[in-house]
Amino acid sequence: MLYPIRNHFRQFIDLSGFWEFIIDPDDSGCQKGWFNGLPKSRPIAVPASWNDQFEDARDFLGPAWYQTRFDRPWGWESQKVYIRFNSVNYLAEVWLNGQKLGQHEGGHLPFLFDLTDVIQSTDNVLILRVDGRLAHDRVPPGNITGSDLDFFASHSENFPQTQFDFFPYCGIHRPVLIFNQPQVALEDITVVTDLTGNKGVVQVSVEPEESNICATLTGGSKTPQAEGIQEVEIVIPDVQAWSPQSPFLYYLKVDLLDGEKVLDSYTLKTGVRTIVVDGEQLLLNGEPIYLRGFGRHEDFPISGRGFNPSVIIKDYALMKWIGANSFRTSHYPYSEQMMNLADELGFLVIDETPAVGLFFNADGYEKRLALCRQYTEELILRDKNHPSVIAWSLANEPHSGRKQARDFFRELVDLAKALDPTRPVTLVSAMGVLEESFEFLDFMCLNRYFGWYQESGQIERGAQFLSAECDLLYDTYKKPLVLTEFGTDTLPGHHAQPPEMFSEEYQAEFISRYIEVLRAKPYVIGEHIWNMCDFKTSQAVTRAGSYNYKGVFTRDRRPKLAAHRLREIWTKENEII
Ligand code: GCB
Repeated sequence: MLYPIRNHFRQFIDLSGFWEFIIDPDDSGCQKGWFNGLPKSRPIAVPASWNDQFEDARDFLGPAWYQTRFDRPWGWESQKVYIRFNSVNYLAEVWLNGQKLGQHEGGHLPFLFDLTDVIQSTDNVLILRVDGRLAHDRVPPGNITGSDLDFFASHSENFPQTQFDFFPYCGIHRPVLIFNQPQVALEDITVVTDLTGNKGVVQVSVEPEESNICATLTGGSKTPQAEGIQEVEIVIPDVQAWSPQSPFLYYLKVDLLDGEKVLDSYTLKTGVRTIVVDGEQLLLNGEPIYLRGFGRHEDFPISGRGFNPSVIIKDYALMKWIGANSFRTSHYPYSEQMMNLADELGFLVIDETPAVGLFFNADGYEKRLALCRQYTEELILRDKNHPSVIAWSLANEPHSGRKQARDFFRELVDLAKALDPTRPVTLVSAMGVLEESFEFLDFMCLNRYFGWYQESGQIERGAQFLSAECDLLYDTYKKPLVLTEFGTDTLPGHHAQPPEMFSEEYQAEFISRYIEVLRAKPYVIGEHIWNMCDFKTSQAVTRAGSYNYKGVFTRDRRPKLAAHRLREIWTKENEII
């Protein structure tokens, strides 16, 4: 899926700014015809979550309505025109000038509608109904009641009642763009890269089928080019491979041709690299890599889960400072801008779908499976061309203790492999859950909290449990393993000697001790701390101030003791990567 760009053939306008907004607590907006125009409403910032912008909306999950107006830019009269929503959480229904364009379920992934026949030259009224309510057959799920509760060990007493541990922020979370395309246009481009010795190979294929294309690669010492129908291969003699130490990006320009005439053109950045699981190792460009980094969240005061460019930059600066080389997009896909910067700054990303807190009982199973298939497709379509993406994660902490889970993931893994045969596929398993799908996944991801939720207060005992369980899993499945979460809630400024739970010392000791255990195991290919920063979650007795305090940075990005400890460990060892 191509991100809108500006060039000789294409333009876009960004509708970010202040829109009109109204909450609809009795869900009567449709009946009252609000899709034709909102009644008295108030201004709201877009993009941003609505929850922290108003006194009466914090725990309100929808439905709510948005409205904005725009004119068609000049020069688009004979062009195709689309609207692209980069992320709306959770269910969006969209109208333009009173006509329904369609709907999209699921946050964090882009969707678009064709406006060509609906757009007017002036005074277009765009209206959205956004519904973020939690339900057992939505993904991620929430508001679980009755017998469904048997499937869960935790998160049944929190408010709002989610089956996941982050605040269920709602709204238009990322920019909304209107863009044009020529009548005959490049609809999609797929780039696959390979390396042999110092030769790089870039395979480029496009949609629509049968297109005549010319692809040109610039950025290196030469400017190789290839012409063909729908699919071409470019060979780079002295390739500069992409890696965290040297995140070199080429510009790939694809022209759509009709004889000599160029009908459309699209330029994207691409890095040439390979990624494979080999025995107990993960190889980037044929060399073993070890992941150091974090599980994270898109989360900041007031803007909530809304796109916040300065926070993105700050987070990358802190990850560089601390010596991280990777992260996981826990527990949903991050913004496309975040992914572009990962390419540019050389971060390795485990890219996760929004499938967190899944369960597998019959009621709602088909709908959840259909949604997970949709998310997997949308994610791979969106992120397939990023060199930074080294693996797809299909879920976080599914309640896999049922035999249906295995069939569910078998289907998703097959789908992911069919869409992208080049990247490893994984999922992230919870403590106390037997994840049989590890059998057909490429590597194992585990979240473990021995010494926190269990063996509380006993770091050494926790470390022993961790060690034993990792060995057991490796002996069973013989696959490499990333510890994708480990950490402790830590109140900034709270100290204890000897270390005690919730103190900065406890967090620093816990993390150091876990890292020692992991480093002694040759099959462990990475350590991701939970979490990079403190973040907002639902209210619960285990979540003081409704925060998860496991950040090594505070929510406003100040380091705790553990951040300094990690920096000592992680910046000493650049030889590993
Ligand atoms: C987990 C979850 C994560 C939670 C974390 C915790 O295993 O994957 O979403 O925030 O534990 O802090 O309990």
